[in-house]
Amino acid sequence: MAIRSLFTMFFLVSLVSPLLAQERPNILFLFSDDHAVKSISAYGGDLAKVAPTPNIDQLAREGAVFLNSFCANSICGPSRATILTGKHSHKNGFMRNGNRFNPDQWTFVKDLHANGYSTAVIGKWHLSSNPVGFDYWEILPGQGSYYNPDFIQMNGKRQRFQGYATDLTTDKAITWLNQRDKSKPFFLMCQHKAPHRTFAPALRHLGAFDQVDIPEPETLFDDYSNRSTTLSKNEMEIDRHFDWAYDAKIRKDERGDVILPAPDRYGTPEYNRMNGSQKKTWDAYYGPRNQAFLNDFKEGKLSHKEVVRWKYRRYMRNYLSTVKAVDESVGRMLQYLDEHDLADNTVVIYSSDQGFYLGEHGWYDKRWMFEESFRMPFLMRWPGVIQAGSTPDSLIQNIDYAPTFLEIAGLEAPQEVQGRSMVQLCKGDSTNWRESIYYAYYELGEHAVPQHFGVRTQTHKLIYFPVSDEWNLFDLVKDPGEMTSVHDAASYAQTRDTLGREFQRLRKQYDAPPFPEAGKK
Ligand code: SGN
Ligand code: CA
Repeated sequence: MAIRSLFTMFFLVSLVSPLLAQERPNILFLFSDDHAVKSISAYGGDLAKVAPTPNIDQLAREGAVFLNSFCANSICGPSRATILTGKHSHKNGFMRNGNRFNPDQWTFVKDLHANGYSTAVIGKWHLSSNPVGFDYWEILPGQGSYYNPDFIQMNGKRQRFQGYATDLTTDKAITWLNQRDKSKPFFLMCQHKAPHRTFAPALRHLGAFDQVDIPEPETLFDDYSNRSTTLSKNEMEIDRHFDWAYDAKIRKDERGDVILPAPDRYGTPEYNRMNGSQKKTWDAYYGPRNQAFLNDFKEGKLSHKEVVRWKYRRYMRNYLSTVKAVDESVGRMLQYLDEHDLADNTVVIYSSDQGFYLGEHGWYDKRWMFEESFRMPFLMRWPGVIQAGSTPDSLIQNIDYAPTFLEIAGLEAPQEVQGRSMVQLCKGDSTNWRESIYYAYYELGEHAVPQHFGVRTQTHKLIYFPVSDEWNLFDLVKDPGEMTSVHDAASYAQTRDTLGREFQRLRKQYDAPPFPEAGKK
Protein backbone atom coordinates (compact mmCIF):
# COMPACT_ATOMS: atom_id res chain seq x y z
CA MET A 1 0.00 0.00 0.00
CA ALA A 2 1.32 3.43 -0.92
CA ILE A 3 2.51 5.62 1.91
CA ARG A 4 -0.07 8.22 1.03
CA SER A 5 -3.06 5.92 1.25
CA LEU A 6 -1.74 4.44 4.49
CA PHE A 7 -1.52 7.94 5.86
CA THR A 8 -5.05 8.74 4.68
CA MET A 9 -6.34 5.58 6.32
CA PHE A 10 -4.63 6.40 9.58
CA PHE A 11 -6.03 9.91 9.43
CA LEU A 12 -9.55 8.65 8.80
CA VAL A 13 -9.39 5.99 11.52
CA SER A 14 -8.08 8.46 14.09
CA LEU A 15 -10.88 10.83 13.15
CA VAL A 16 -13.63 8.26 13.28
CA SER A 17 -12.75 6.00 16.19
CA PRO A 18 -13.32 8.43 19.07
CA LEU A 19 -16.65 9.21 17.46
CA LEU A 20 -17.48 5.51 17.20
CA ALA A 21 -16.52 4.97 20.81
CA GLN A 22 -19.04 7.54 21.87
CA GLU A 23 -21.79 6.37 19.61
CA ARG A 24 -21.69 2.75 20.53
CA PRO A 25 -24.24 2.41 23.34
CA ASN A 26 -23.31 1.58 26.89
CA ILE A 27 -24.94 -1.55 28.26
CA LEU A 28 -26.11 -1.70 31.85
CA PHE A 29 -27.10 -5.21 32.86
CA LEU A 30 -29.08 -5.18 36.11
CA PHE A 31 -29.49 -8.69 37.37
CA SER A 32 -30.85 -10.43 40.43
CA ASP A 33 -31.09 -13.96 41.74
CA ASP A 34 -34.33 -15.96 41.82
CA HIS A 35 -36.64 -13.08 40.94
CA ALA A 36 -40.01 -14.45 39.79
CA VAL A 37 -41.90 -12.44 37.18
CA LYS A 38 -45.00 -12.54 39.38
CA SER A 39 -43.29 -10.18 41.80
CA ILE A 40 -42.58 -7.55 39.15
CA SER A 41 -45.58 -5.31 38.64
CA ALA A 42 -44.81 -4.72 34.94
CA TYR A 43 -45.66 -8.41 34.45
CA GLY A 44 -49.01 -7.98 36.20
CA GLY A 45 -50.62 -10.40 38.63
CA ASP A 46 -52.17 -10.17 42.07
CA LEU A 47 -48.98 -10.40 44.06
CA ALA A 48 -47.29 -7.53 42.27
CA LYS A 49 -50.37 -5.40 42.93
CA VAL A 50 -49.66 -5.43 46.64
CA ALA A 51 -45.90 -5.07 46.16
CA PRO A 52 -45.25 -2.82 43.18
CA THR A 53 -41.79 -2.41 41.64
CA PRO A 54 -41.97 1.15 40.24
CA ASN A 55 -38.35 1.41 39.16
CA ILE A 56 -38.19 -1.89 37.30
CA ASP A 57 -41.54 -0.92 35.77
CA GLN A 58 -39.96 2.27 34.47
CA LEU A 59 -37.95 0.11 32.06
CA ALA A 60 -41.21 -1.37 30.80
CA ARG A 61 -42.86 2.02 30.41
CA GLU A 62 -39.89 3.48 28.57
CA GLY A 63 -38.85 0.27 26.80
CA ALA A 64 -40.04 -3.32 26.52
CA VAL A 65 -41.19 -6.05 28.82
CA PHE A 66 -40.55 -9.40 27.12
CA LEU A 67 -43.56 -11.51 27.97
CA ASN A 68 -42.13 -14.89 27.01
CA SER A 69 -38.59 -14.98 28.37
CA PHE A 70 -37.16 -18.30 29.56
CA CYS A 71 -33.97 -19.88 30.82
CA ALA A 72 -32.19 -22.88 29.34
CA ASN A 73 -31.57 -24.55 32.73
CA SER A 74 -33.30 -23.15 35.78
CA ILE A 75 -30.43 -22.87 38.21
CA CYS A 76 -27.94 -20.20 39.12
CA GLY A 77 -24.45 -21.01 37.81
CA PRO A 78 -25.73 -22.67 34.61
CA SER A 79 -27.93 -19.68 33.81
CA ARG A 80 -25.02 -17.28 34.25
CA ALA A 81 -22.70 -19.45 32.15
CA THR A 82 -25.34 -19.56 29.42
CA ILE A 83 -25.65 -15.78 29.49
CA LEU A 84 -21.88 -15.31 29.12
CA THR A 85 -21.48 -17.84 26.31
CA GLY A 86 -24.79 -17.80 24.42
CA LYS A 87 -24.79 -21.59 24.67
CA HIS A 88 -26.76 -24.33 26.38
CA SER A 89 -25.18 -25.85 29.48
CA HIS A 90 -23.79 -28.96 27.77
CA LYS A 91 -21.81 -26.71 25.40
CA ASN A 92 -20.34 -24.29 27.95
CA GLY A 93 -19.61 -27.12 30.39
CA PHE A 94 -21.38 -25.55 33.36
CA MET A 95 -24.26 -27.98 33.77
CA ARG A 96 -24.85 -27.80 37.52
CA ASN A 97 -24.12 -25.55 40.46
CA GLY A 98 -20.77 -26.48 41.92
CA ASN A 99 -19.14 -26.84 38.47
CA ARG A 100 -16.27 -24.50 37.63
CA PHE A 101 -16.72 -22.14 34.70
CA ASN A 102 -13.85 -22.65 32.27
CA PRO A 103 -12.54 -19.10 31.98
CA ASP A 104 -10.56 -19.90 28.82
CA GLN A 105 -13.70 -20.28 26.75
CA TRP A 106 -15.22 -17.58 24.59
CA THR A 107 -17.60 -15.09 26.21
CA PHE A 108 -19.26 -12.02 24.75
CA VAL A 109 -17.64 -9.93 27.51
CA LYS A 110 -14.20 -10.81 26.18
CA ASP A 111 -15.30 -9.60 22.74
CA LEU A 112 -16.73 -6.35 24.11
CA HIS A 113 -13.55 -5.78 26.04
CA ALA A 114 -11.30 -6.52 23.08
CA ASN A 115 -13.34 -4.11 21.01
CA GLY A 116 -12.98 -1.09 23.21
CA TYR A 117 -15.61 -1.49 25.90
CA SER A 118 -14.82 -0.79 29.51
CA THR A 119 -16.22 -3.83 31.39
CA ALA A 120 -17.09 -4.61 35.01
CA VAL A 121 -19.04 -7.13 37.09
CA ILE A 122 -20.07 -6.42 40.65
CA GLY A 123 -22.03 -8.66 43.02
CA LYS A 124 -23.09 -12.29 42.69
CA TRP A 125 -21.08 -14.35 40.22
CA HIS A 126 -21.24 -17.96 41.46
CA LEU A 127 -19.11 -19.49 38.71
CA SER A 128 -16.22 -20.59 40.89
CA SER A 129 -13.43 -19.34 38.60
CA ASN A 130 -12.65 -15.62 38.67
CA PRO A 131 -14.19 -13.31 36.06
CA VAL A 132 -12.13 -12.90 32.86
CA GLY A 133 -12.63 -10.14 30.28
CA PHE A 134 -13.50 -7.53 32.87
CA ASP A 135 -11.48 -4.41 33.62
CA TYR A 136 -12.95 -4.51 37.09
CA TRP A 137 -14.68 -7.09 39.21
CA GLU A 138 -15.71 -7.37 42.82
CA ILE A 139 -17.80 -10.42 43.58
CA LEU A 140 -19.56 -12.20 46.43
CA PRO A 141 -17.99 -15.52 47.39
CA GLY A 142 -20.41 -18.29 46.27
CA GLN A 143 -23.93 -17.39 47.32
CA GLY A 144 -22.71 -14.40 49.32
CA SER A 145 -24.38 -13.02 52.46
CA TYR A 146 -27.11 -10.46 52.93
CA TYR A 147 -25.75 -8.71 56.00
CA ASN A 148 -22.22 -7.29 56.28
CA PRO A 149 -21.15 -9.37 53.28
CA ASP A 150 -17.66 -10.22 52.13
CA PHE A 151 -16.66 -9.28 48.58
CA ILE A 152 -13.71 -10.92 46.82
CA GLN A 153 -11.35 -8.25 45.52
CA MET A 154 -9.34 -8.47 42.30
CA ASN A 155 -6.25 -9.36 44.33
CA GLY A 156 -8.07 -12.47 45.50
CA LYS A 157 -8.56 -11.27 49.07
CA ARG A 158 -11.92 -11.17 50.81
CA GLN A 159 -13.00 -7.95 52.41
CA ARG A 160 -16.01 -7.49 54.67
CA PHE A 161 -18.30 -4.47 54.30
CA GLN A 162 -20.83 -3.20 56.79
CA GLY A 163 -24.34 -2.98 55.42
CA TYR A 164 -26.83 -4.79 53.23
CA ALA A 165 -25.68 -6.69 50.12
CA THR A 166 -28.12 -5.07 47.68
CA ASP A 167 -27.16 -1.55 48.79
CA LEU A 168 -23.45 -2.33 48.79
CA THR A 169 -23.57 -3.88 45.33
CA THR A 170 -25.30 -0.73 44.06
CA ASP A 171 -22.80 1.57 45.81
CA LYS A 172 -19.92 -0.32 44.24
CA ALA A 173 -21.52 -0.23 40.79
CA ILE A 174 -21.94 3.54 41.08
CA THR A 175 -18.37 3.97 42.31
CA TRP A 176 -17.13 2.06 39.28
CA LEU A 177 -19.25 4.15 36.92
CA ASN A 178 -17.68 7.27 38.43
CA GLN A 179 -14.16 5.92 38.10
CA ARG A 180 -14.40 4.16 34.74
CA ASP A 181 -12.44 5.16 31.64
CA LYS A 182 -14.91 7.65 30.21
CA SER A 183 -13.34 7.64 26.76
CA LYS A 184 -14.87 4.20 26.17
CA PRO A 185 -18.42 2.86 26.15
CA PHE A 186 -19.14 0.66 29.16
CA PHE A 187 -20.65 -2.72 29.88
CA LEU A 188 -21.57 -3.14 33.54
CA MET A 189 -23.13 -6.16 35.24
CA CYS A 190 -24.68 -5.16 38.57
CA GLN A 191 -25.71 -8.51 40.03
CA HIS A 192 -27.64 -8.87 43.26
CA LYS A 193 -27.81 -11.74 45.68
CA ALA A 194 -31.45 -10.87 46.44
CA PRO A 195 -34.13 -12.14 46.51
CA HIS A 196 -32.38 -15.53 46.91
CA ARG A 197 -32.87 -17.72 49.98
CA THR A 198 -32.83 -16.94 52.91
CA PHE A 199 -34.94 -14.03 51.72
CA ALA A 200 -33.46 -11.64 54.29
CA PRO A 201 -34.72 -8.05 53.95
CA ALA A 202 -32.86 -4.79 54.44
CA LEU A 203 -33.57 -3.84 58.03
CA ARG A 204 -35.28 -0.63 56.85
CA HIS A 205 -37.82 -2.78 55.00
CA LEU A 206 -38.83 -5.05 57.86
CA GLY A 207 -42.60 -4.94 58.02
CA ALA A 208 -42.93 -3.23 54.62
CA PHE A 209 -45.73 -5.60 53.63
CA ASP A 210 -47.38 -6.23 56.98
CA GLN A 211 -50.37 -4.06 56.13
CA VAL A 212 -51.25 -5.73 52.84
CA ASP A 213 -53.19 -8.92 52.19
CA ILE A 214 -50.84 -11.37 50.54
CA PRO A 215 -52.80 -13.23 47.83
CA GLU A 216 -52.45 -17.00 47.83
CA PRO A 217 -51.70 -19.02 44.70
CA GLU A 218 -54.45 -21.45 43.72
CA THR A 219 -52.00 -24.34 43.82
CA LEU A 220 -50.57 -23.79 47.31
CA PHE A 221 -51.98 -27.17 48.33
CA ASP A 222 -51.12 -29.08 45.15
CA ASP A 223 -51.34 -32.86 45.67
CA TYR A 224 -49.10 -33.61 42.62
CA SER A 225 -51.62 -35.92 41.02
CA ASN A 226 -51.98 -36.29 37.24
CA ARG A 227 -48.31 -35.57 36.54
CA SER A 228 -44.93 -37.28 36.82
CA THR A 229 -44.49 -39.36 39.97
CA THR A 230 -41.29 -37.42 40.61
CA LEU A 231 -43.23 -34.33 41.71
CA SER A 232 -44.40 -35.76 45.02
CA LYS A 233 -40.81 -36.69 45.91
CA ASN A 234 -39.73 -33.03 45.89
CA GLU A 235 -38.02 -31.41 48.88
CA MET A 236 -39.01 -27.80 48.35
CA GLU A 237 -42.40 -27.47 49.96
CA ILE A 238 -43.34 -24.60 52.20
CA ASP A 239 -45.15 -27.19 54.30
CA ARG A 240 -42.57 -29.93 54.67
CA HIS A 241 -39.23 -28.30 53.86
CA PHE A 242 -39.31 -24.59 54.67
CA ASP A 243 -36.98 -24.48 57.63
CA TRP A 244 -38.31 -22.91 60.84
CA ALA A 245 -35.19 -21.01 61.87
CA TYR A 246 -33.40 -20.59 58.57
CA ASP A 247 -36.36 -19.67 56.36
CA ALA A 248 -39.26 -18.77 58.64
CA LYS A 249 -36.99 -16.82 61.03
CA ILE A 250 -38.06 -18.34 64.32
CA ARG A 251 -34.81 -19.09 66.14
CA LYS A 252 -34.61 -22.00 68.54
CA ASP A 253 -33.81 -19.72 71.46
CA GLU A 254 -37.10 -17.84 70.92
CA ARG A 255 -39.35 -20.85 71.20
CA GLY A 256 -39.49 -21.49 74.97
CA ASP A 257 -41.19 -24.84 75.45
CA VAL A 258 -42.94 -24.84 72.07
CA ILE A 259 -41.86 -27.72 69.87
CA LEU A 260 -42.24 -27.02 66.18
CA PRO A 261 -42.50 -29.92 63.74
CA ALA A 262 -39.70 -30.65 61.25
CA PRO A 263 -37.93 -29.22 59.32
CA ASP A 264 -35.40 -27.58 61.50
CA ARG A 265 -32.14 -28.51 59.85
CA TYR A 266 -30.25 -25.28 59.62
CA GLY A 267 -29.24 -22.52 61.95
CA THR A 268 -29.41 -18.77 61.43
CA PRO A 269 -26.21 -17.81 59.60
CA GLU A 270 -27.56 -14.45 58.42
CA TYR A 271 -28.64 -13.44 61.92
CA ASN A 272 -25.25 -14.49 63.26
CA ARG A 273 -23.48 -12.08 60.91
CA MET A 274 -25.26 -9.02 62.24
CA ASN A 275 -23.82 -6.65 64.80
CA GLY A 276 -25.57 -5.85 68.09
CA SER A 277 -27.60 -2.93 66.85
CA GLN A 278 -28.66 -4.75 63.67
CA LYS A 279 -29.79 -7.73 65.76
CA LYS A 280 -31.77 -5.37 67.97
CA THR A 281 -33.67 -3.98 64.97
CA TRP A 282 -34.28 -7.50 63.69
CA ASP A 283 -35.51 -8.76 67.06
CA ALA A 284 -37.77 -5.75 67.57
CA TYR A 285 -39.55 -6.71 64.38
CA TYR A 286 -39.58 -10.52 64.35
CA GLY A 287 -39.61 -11.06 68.13
CA PRO A 288 -43.22 -10.09 68.96
CA ARG A 289 -44.59 -11.57 65.74
CA ASN A 290 -42.86 -14.87 66.42
CA GLN A 291 -44.22 -14.93 69.97
CA ALA A 292 -47.76 -14.33 68.69
CA PHE A 293 -47.42 -17.24 66.27
CA LEU A 294 -45.83 -19.52 68.88
CA ASN A 295 -48.67 -18.78 71.32
CA ASP A 296 -51.33 -19.59 68.74
CA PHE A 297 -49.45 -22.72 67.77
CA LYS A 298 -49.07 -23.87 71.37
CA GLU A 299 -52.73 -23.31 72.12
CA GLY A 300 -53.65 -25.42 69.09
CA LYS A 301 -55.45 -22.55 67.41
CA LEU A 302 -53.95 -23.27 64.01
CA SER A 303 -54.87 -26.14 61.72
CA HIS A 304 -52.15 -27.73 59.63
CA LYS A 305 -53.24 -25.68 56.62
CA GLU A 306 -53.23 -22.50 58.66
CA VAL A 307 -49.64 -23.17 59.68
CA VAL A 308 -48.69 -23.59 56.00
CA ARG A 309 -50.50 -20.36 55.22
CA TRP A 310 -48.65 -18.57 58.02
CA LYS A 311 -45.33 -19.80 56.65
CA TYR A 312 -46.31 -18.77 53.14
CA ARG A 313 -47.15 -15.23 54.27
CA ARG A 314 -43.93 -14.99 56.27
CA TYR A 315 -42.01 -16.20 53.21
CA MET A 316 -43.72 -13.72 50.89
CA ARG A 317 -43.31 -10.74 53.21
CA ASN A 318 -39.59 -11.41 53.42
CA TYR A 319 -39.18 -12.16 49.73
CA LEU A 320 -41.09 -9.08 48.62
CA SER A 321 -39.09 -6.95 51.03
CA THR A 322 -35.82 -8.15 49.49
CA VAL A 323 -37.29 -7.30 46.07
CA LYS A 324 -38.07 -3.81 47.35
CA ALA A 325 -34.36 -3.14 47.88
CA VAL A 326 -33.56 -4.50 44.41
CA ASP A 327 -36.16 -2.16 42.96
CA GLU A 328 -34.62 0.75 44.85
CA SER A 329 -31.24 -0.23 43.43
CA VAL A 330 -32.67 -0.11 39.90
CA GLY A 331 -34.02 3.35 40.72
CA ARG A 332 -30.60 4.54 41.89
CA MET A 333 -28.91 3.22 38.76
CA LEU A 334 -31.45 4.86 36.45
CA GLN A 335 -31.09 8.10 38.36
CA TYR A 336 -27.33 7.93 37.93
CA LEU A 337 -27.75 7.63 34.16
CA ASP A 338 -30.09 10.63 34.14
CA GLU A 339 -27.82 12.76 36.27
CA HIS A 340 -24.78 11.99 34.15
CA ASP A 341 -26.42 12.47 30.81
CA LEU A 342 -26.03 8.78 29.97
CA ALA A 343 -29.65 7.64 29.73
CA ASP A 344 -30.05 8.28 26.00
CA ASN A 345 -27.01 6.25 25.01
CA THR A 346 -27.30 3.38 27.49
CA VAL A 347 -29.22 0.17 26.93
CA VAL A 348 -30.58 -0.98 30.29
CA ILE A 349 -31.64 -4.55 30.95
CA TYR A 350 -33.28 -6.01 34.03
CA SER A 351 -33.26 -9.77 34.40
CA SER A 352 -32.72 -12.56 36.91
CA ASP A 353 -30.97 -15.93 36.60
CA GLN A 354 -34.25 -17.85 36.73
CA GLY A 355 -37.73 -17.58 38.15
CA PHE A 356 -38.94 -18.94 41.47
CA TYR A 357 -41.94 -20.56 43.10
CA LEU A 358 -43.87 -18.16 45.25
CA GLY A 359 -46.07 -20.85 46.75
CA GLU A 360 -47.26 -22.32 43.42
CA HIS A 361 -47.42 -26.12 43.72
CA GLY A 362 -46.76 -25.53 47.42
CA TRP A 363 -43.16 -24.65 46.62
CA TYR A 364 -40.29 -22.28 47.13
CA ASP A 365 -37.06 -22.73 45.02
CA LYS A 366 -36.87 -23.29 41.22
CA ARG A 367 -35.31 -26.00 38.93
CA TRP A 368 -38.48 -27.49 37.40
CA MET A 369 -39.50 -26.64 33.85
CA PHE A 370 -42.86 -25.42 35.13
CA GLU A 371 -43.61 -21.84 34.19
CA GLU A 372 -42.79 -20.08 37.47
CA SER A 373 -39.13 -21.07 37.52
CA PHE A 374 -38.67 -21.52 33.77
CA ARG A 375 -39.50 -17.87 33.16
CA MET A 376 -36.84 -15.20 33.52
CA PRO A 377 -37.80 -11.56 33.78
CA PHE A 378 -36.44 -9.60 30.83
CA LEU A 379 -37.04 -5.87 30.50
CA MET A 380 -35.03 -3.62 28.26
CA ARG A 381 -34.87 0.10 27.63
CA TRP A 382 -33.09 1.24 24.49
CA PRO A 383 -33.95 4.81 23.63
CA GLY A 384 -34.46 5.41 19.93
CA VAL A 385 -34.67 1.70 19.11
CA ILE A 386 -37.25 0.05 21.38
CA GLN A 387 -40.62 1.73 21.25
CA ALA A 388 -41.75 2.75 24.73
CA GLY A 389 -44.32 0.40 26.20
CA SER A 390 -43.59 -2.56 23.89
CA THR A 391 -44.60 -6.05 24.93
CA PRO A 392 -42.83 -8.51 22.61
CA ASP A 393 -44.17 -12.03 23.06
CA SER A 394 -41.68 -14.04 20.99
CA LEU A 395 -39.99 -16.93 22.78
CA ILE A 396 -36.61 -15.69 24.01
CA GLN A 397 -34.03 -17.50 26.11
CA ASN A 398 -30.84 -16.66 27.94
CA ILE A 399 -28.79 -18.13 25.06
CA ASP A 400 -29.88 -14.99 23.18
CA TYR A 401 -28.31 -12.38 25.45
CA ALA A 402 -24.71 -12.71 24.24
CA PRO A 403 -25.46 -12.23 20.52
CA THR A 404 -27.84 -9.39 21.40
CA PHE A 405 -25.24 -7.48 23.39
CA LEU A 406 -22.70 -8.00 20.63
CA GLU A 407 -25.06 -6.66 17.97
CA ILE A 408 -25.82 -3.64 20.14
CA ALA A 409 -22.08 -3.00 20.18
CA GLY A 410 -21.83 -3.49 16.42
CA LEU A 411 -20.16 -6.90 16.72
CA GLU A 412 -21.04 -10.29 15.39
CA ALA A 413 -21.34 -13.47 17.42
CA PRO A 414 -19.17 -16.43 16.41
CA GLN A 415 -20.80 -19.41 14.67
CA GLU A 416 -20.63 -21.60 17.75
CA VAL A 417 -23.09 -19.37 19.66
CA GLN A 418 -26.46 -21.09 19.91
CA GLY A 419 -28.64 -18.08 20.69
CA ARG A 420 -29.95 -15.41 18.34
CA SER A 421 -29.68 -11.67 18.57
CA MET A 422 -32.91 -10.12 19.81
CA VAL A 423 -32.16 -6.79 18.17
CA GLN A 424 -34.78 -7.49 15.47
CA LEU A 425 -37.36 -8.05 18.23
CA CYS A 426 -36.26 -4.78 19.84
CA LYS A 427 -37.09 -3.11 16.54
CA GLY A 428 -40.54 -4.72 16.52
CA ASP A 429 -39.71 -7.35 13.88
CA SER A 430 -40.58 -10.90 14.90
CA THR A 431 -40.45 -12.48 11.45
CA ASN A 432 -38.67 -15.83 11.15
CA TRP A 433 -38.20 -16.04 14.89
CA ARG A 434 -38.02 -19.44 16.59
CA GLU A 435 -41.22 -21.26 17.50
CA SER A 436 -39.96 -23.46 20.28
CA ILE A 437 -37.32 -23.52 22.99
CA TYR A 438 -35.29 -26.33 24.53
CA TYR A 439 -34.83 -26.94 28.25
CA ALA A 440 -32.40 -29.20 30.11
CA TYR A 441 -31.92 -29.53 33.86
CA TYR A 442 -28.97 -31.66 34.96
CA GLU A 443 -28.65 -31.43 38.74
CA LEU A 444 -28.33 -34.58 40.79
CA GLY A 445 -30.93 -34.13 43.45
CA GLU A 446 -30.83 -30.91 45.49
CA HIS A 447 -34.39 -30.24 46.64
CA ALA A 448 -35.03 -33.69 45.12
CA VAL A 449 -35.70 -32.37 41.63
CA PRO A 450 -34.71 -34.99 39.04
CA GLN A 451 -33.01 -34.31 35.73
CA HIS A 452 -35.56 -33.45 33.09
CA PHE A 453 -35.65 -32.15 29.55
CA GLY A 454 -38.28 -30.52 27.44
CA VAL A 455 -39.59 -28.28 24.75
CA ARG A 456 -42.02 -25.37 24.96
CA THR A 457 -43.96 -23.65 22.23
CA GLN A 458 -46.31 -20.67 22.60
CA THR A 459 -49.10 -23.04 23.63
CA HIS A 460 -47.72 -26.39 24.83
CA LYS A 461 -44.94 -27.94 26.83
CA LEU A 462 -43.53 -31.45 26.68
CA ILE A 463 -41.26 -32.72 29.48
CA TYR A 464 -39.31 -35.96 29.73
CA PHE A 465 -38.20 -37.37 33.11
CA PRO A 466 -35.52 -40.04 32.49
CA VAL A 467 -35.43 -41.27 36.10
CA SER A 468 -38.99 -42.56 35.85
CA ASP A 469 -39.11 -42.71 32.05
CA GLU A 470 -42.23 -40.52 32.07
CA TRP A 471 -43.47 -37.90 29.65
CA ASN A 472 -45.74 -35.02 30.59
CA LEU A 473 -47.57 -32.78 28.16
CA PHE A 474 -49.24 -29.54 29.18
CA ASP A 475 -51.78 -27.46 27.34
CA LEU A 476 -50.67 -24.04 28.54
CA VAL A 477 -53.75 -22.34 27.16
CA LYS A 478 -56.29 -24.53 28.92
CA ASP A 479 -54.18 -25.39 31.95
CA PRO A 480 -51.77 -22.50 32.66
CA GLY A 481 -51.16 -23.82 36.19
CA GLU A 482 -49.83 -27.10 34.70
CA MET A 483 -51.93 -29.28 36.95
CA THR A 484 -52.75 -32.10 34.51
CA SER A 485 -50.58 -33.83 31.98
CA VAL A 486 -52.53 -34.61 28.82
CA HIS A 487 -49.75 -36.74 27.40
CA ASP A 488 -51.86 -39.88 27.30
CA ALA A 489 -55.11 -38.26 26.22
CA ALA A 490 -56.25 -39.46 22.78
CA SER A 491 -57.34 -35.95 21.83
CA TYR A 492 -53.75 -34.75 22.24
CA ALA A 493 -52.11 -37.51 20.17
CA GLN A 494 -51.25 -35.19 17.31
CA THR A 495 -49.89 -32.42 19.53
CA ARG A 496 -47.85 -34.99 21.41
CA ASP A 497 -46.29 -36.29 18.18
CA THR A 498 -45.59 -32.82 16.83
CA LEU A 499 -43.93 -31.72 20.05
CA GLY A 500 -42.01 -34.98 20.32
CA ARG A 501 -40.54 -34.39 16.87
CA GLU A 502 -39.77 -30.78 17.70
CA PHE A 503 -38.01 -31.91 20.88
CA GLN A 504 -35.80 -34.30 18.89
CA ARG A 505 -35.14 -31.63 16.26
CA LEU A 506 -33.96 -29.18 18.91
CA ARG A 507 -31.81 -31.80 20.60
CA LYS A 508 -30.11 -32.40 17.29
CA GLN A 509 -29.78 -28.70 16.48
CA TYR A 510 -28.16 -28.00 19.84
CA ASP A 511 -26.12 -31.20 19.76
CA ALA A 512 -27.54 -32.30 23.12
CA PRO A 513 -25.97 -35.25 24.97
CA PRO A 514 -27.89 -38.52 25.56
CA PHE A 515 -30.31 -38.71 28.49
CA PRO A 516 -29.18 -40.35 31.72
CA GLU A 517 -30.35 -43.94 31.96
CA ALA A 518 -33.81 -44.59 33.37
CA GLY A 519 -33.65 -45.27 37.09
CA LYS A 520 -30.77 -42.85 37.56
CA LYS A 521 -31.31 -39.29 38.68
C1 SGN B 1 -28.53 -23.09 47.92
C2 SGN B 1 -29.88 -23.00 48.61
C3 SGN B 1 -30.90 -23.80 47.84
C4 SGN B 1 -30.91 -23.33 46.41
C5 SGN B 1 -29.51 -23.44 45.84
C6 SGN B 1 -29.36 -22.99 44.43
N1 SGN B 1 -29.78 -23.47 49.93
O1 SGN B 1 -28.03 -24.39 47.96
O2 SGN B 1 -32.17 -23.64 48.43
O3 SGN B 1 -31.79 -24.08 45.65
O4 SGN B 1 -28.64 -22.64 46.61
O5 SGN B 1 -29.63 -21.62 44.31
S1 SGN B 1 -29.15 -22.44 50.96
O6 SGN B 1 -29.23 -23.11 52.23
O7 SGN B 1 -27.76 -22.18 50.59
O8 SGN B 1 -29.92 -21.22 50.92
S2 SGN B 1 -28.94 -20.86 43.17
O9 SGN B 1 -29.67 -19.63 42.95
O10 SGN B 1 -27.58 -20.60 43.59
O11 SGN B 1 -29.00 -21.73 42.02
CA1 CA C 1 -30.67 -18.27 41.22
